[in-house]
Amino acid sequence: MANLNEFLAFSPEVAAARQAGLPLVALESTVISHGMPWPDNLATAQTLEAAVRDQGAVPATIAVIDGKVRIGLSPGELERLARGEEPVQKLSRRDLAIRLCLGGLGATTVAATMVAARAAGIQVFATGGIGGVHRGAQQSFDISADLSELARTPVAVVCAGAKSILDLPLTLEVLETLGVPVLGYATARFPAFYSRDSGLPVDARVDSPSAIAHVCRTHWGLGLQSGVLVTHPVPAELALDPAVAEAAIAQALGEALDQGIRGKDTTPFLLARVKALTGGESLKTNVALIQNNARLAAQVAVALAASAGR
Ligand code: PSU
Ligand code: MN
Repeated sequence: MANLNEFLAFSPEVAAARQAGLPLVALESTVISHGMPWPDNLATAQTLEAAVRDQGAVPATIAVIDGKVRIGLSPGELERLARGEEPVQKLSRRDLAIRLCLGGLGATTVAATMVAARAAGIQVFATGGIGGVHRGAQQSFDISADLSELARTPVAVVCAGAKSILDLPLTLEVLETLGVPVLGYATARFPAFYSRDSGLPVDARVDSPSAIAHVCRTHWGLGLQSGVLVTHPVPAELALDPAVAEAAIAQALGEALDQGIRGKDTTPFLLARVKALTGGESLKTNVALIQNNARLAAQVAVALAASAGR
């Protein structure tokens, strides 16, 4: 029977880093293919990788390409995903086997990237925002598979919280139920992606990458096989006015309902509409916060590597 490791294909840079035991940081690809417009998406993907390297770690952008789970992409592969000239499927956990069998291009969400990162032995992953419990989930049952993945896969996910296209209080309730620690980096409040403060508390404030690494090592050392969510607020000078973000989100949610958008199309639809309705400012915010997260994730990966074996 097939096993995931047989499907992994490492880039030369990632293979060398694994050999040398260097710290690695996983990066997702759905944010490139479905989260940002061309050509900003390619530029962002490249600067994320550079931000990780700057901090002394090695980036591993993850995607499914032509029947392989690629751990680390060549510049040409990154461009193929970003250009979107060929269809690019959005892959969560349930889509991995299908795409590996059928071929073509698949961009991994937070959930699928965690699956692949764990198989590749990568403990730290940087993204922008995670999926969560959608507003109206009481009726729609729309709860992102990112949450159940966080419950079962021991990878630290560095994000800027979650966009308030989601129901943030319910998202935090579900993370509590699933046993996922939620840390705030230099903050006691859960960030709301475009803004620094959702008004909701995190489980603990931590003030250094080594403190984050310490909690992760201890959590996993206790045998608690879940992810750890590390939240990192957007830099203050780049945050969006919460009223502007909320107005765009309310309109986007209304349009999604009117147009009968459902399932895996919901999040990309809402992201695209919010972006269009807030104009270029939200894209600037988005790019800045992901870069910020990549930098912190690299610092955590370095701290984890330094403490390995202790
Ligand atoms: N939220 C964002 N930006 C994103 C996503 C979510 O602010 O790019 C993407 C991520 O890849 C995330 C996925 O894992 O959407 C969640 O999709 P869904 O809600 O269908 O589970
Ligand atoms: Mn969903």
